Amino acid sequence: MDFSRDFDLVFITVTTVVAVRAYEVARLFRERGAKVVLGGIHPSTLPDEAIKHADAIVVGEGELTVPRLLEDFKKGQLKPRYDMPHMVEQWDAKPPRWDLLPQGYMFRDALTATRGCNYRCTFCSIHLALGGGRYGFRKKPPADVVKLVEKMTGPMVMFWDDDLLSDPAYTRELCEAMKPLKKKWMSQMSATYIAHHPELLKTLKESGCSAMFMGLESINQDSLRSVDKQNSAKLYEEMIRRIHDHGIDIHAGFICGLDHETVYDFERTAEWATRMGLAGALWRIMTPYPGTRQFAELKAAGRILTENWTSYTGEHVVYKPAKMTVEQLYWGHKWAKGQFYSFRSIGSRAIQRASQNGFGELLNITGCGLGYRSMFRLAADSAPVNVYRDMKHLPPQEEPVAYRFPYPQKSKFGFITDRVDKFRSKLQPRPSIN
Ligand code: B12
Ligand code: SF4
Repeated sequence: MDFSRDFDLVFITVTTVVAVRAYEVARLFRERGAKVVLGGIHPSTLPDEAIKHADAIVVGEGELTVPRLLEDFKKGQLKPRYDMPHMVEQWDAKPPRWDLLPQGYMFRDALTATRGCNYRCTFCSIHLALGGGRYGFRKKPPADVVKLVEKMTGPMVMFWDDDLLSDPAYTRELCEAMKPLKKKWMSQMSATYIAHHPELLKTLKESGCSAMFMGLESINQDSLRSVDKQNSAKLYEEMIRRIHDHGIDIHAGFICGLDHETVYDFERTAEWATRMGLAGALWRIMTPYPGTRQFAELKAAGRILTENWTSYTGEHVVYKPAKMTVEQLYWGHKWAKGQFYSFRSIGSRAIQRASQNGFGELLNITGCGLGYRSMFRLAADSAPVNVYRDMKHLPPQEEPVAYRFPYPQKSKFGFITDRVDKFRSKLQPRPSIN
């Protein structure tokens, strides 16, 4: 980022994991005389923290608030805090400036057709932070969505909706409207609905849906129940088969370390995900984001280990797990992820899907697997296995800090990524925060 340029007004979106860095960036711009406005999920959750680092903050969705803020700014009367008057019913009236994103940016052609979802998982902050509990489900008329999609130039459209299946009648209409565009698209969708209404799959496929991202979270029903996730682990296998029968890929989200999980769940889940032929999966350590019910409960129980937001990545343990040690969770998660992205698992999933859906899937699943593998920089085949198998392997954790271990071993080609990182950090020296 170029800190040598002068700006009148700087807008920064802040999620929890980047909060510390965002505050640092805000400071650097303010030192150069700019007014800095912070918005997004983190300032909406913790306004009192965020305001210490900015000239103004925006709480909640921005569409209705920003015009007011700009008027005040022009008059030299910027207020410290702007709250949204009510939930936004219309967004992207003007097409977003996708062209400002650099070439090669992942999912450049991205939009949302709907906002909100019908569920209230305890680990999710959206409905509380962005809507103050009033985060209702809203949808854009399909014709308006089509107008936006027509402006996109890439081959794949990404719908970043919280759950594109919250109103199935709407999803059907949207699919019909998308069909003539002949674009491939993917979105986040809830497993619950598809499990009970598989007939929608044909419509989704015909409209160009090539993949779904689903937060399966766990294959342990007690764990799902403990976070108010409405999914049924029992239905997962049947549902996944049906989705694959229609030639649609599944990218799943798994949360490691939910309160009912033990060290044995890592292996069970990694084996299951391989057997199911998933195209990809995000493996995250449970992270209680501020503003969630989960955070409040763990905090009350004295189980939060750190409130250094930089550790809230999903790759670190920031709370005391219930049925394993911090180390077991940390390494068990790495191990499960490593297993799923091992060449063996990628190969097995690719062959399995090719036998179901044809040769194209061999290339598709292998490509996805290798892509994720390099993204996560996995030394997949060499992560330590015994750490979770032998529960007595490590002493119980007592030190109240987040764990940040380096990977134990690097792959043979690790030196290349190290050099690239070193070179990059030379180009962009990061000023320290104090
Ligand atoms: C898309 C997305 C991603 C994409 C981002 C893609 C991209 N290149 O943009 C990817 C997959 C990379 C991603 C990664 C992660 N994500 Co994410 N992601 C989302 C998702 C689904 C949609 C965000 C979005 O673009 N919404 C559409 C825009 C228009 O809405 P918005 O960002 O909220 O902005 C509105 C307001 O907040 C406000 N606003 C926002 N910024 C600003 C700034 C100013 C100045 C103003 C005035 C207003 C304003 O106005 C906007 C319009 O109303 C949200 C869920 C959600 N519904 O928010 C999760 C979400 C943001 N992600 C989340 C998480 C946890 C992550 C990861 C940490 C996951 C992980 N473990 O790796 C990483 C961290 C990434 C990071 N650096 O922050 C959490 C964040 C929780 C938190 N407290 O921080 C969310 C809320 C999901 C959840 N269920 O809790 N994510
Ligand atoms: S289904 Fe997804 S978006 Fe909805 S509450 Fe649960 S995690 Fe949040």
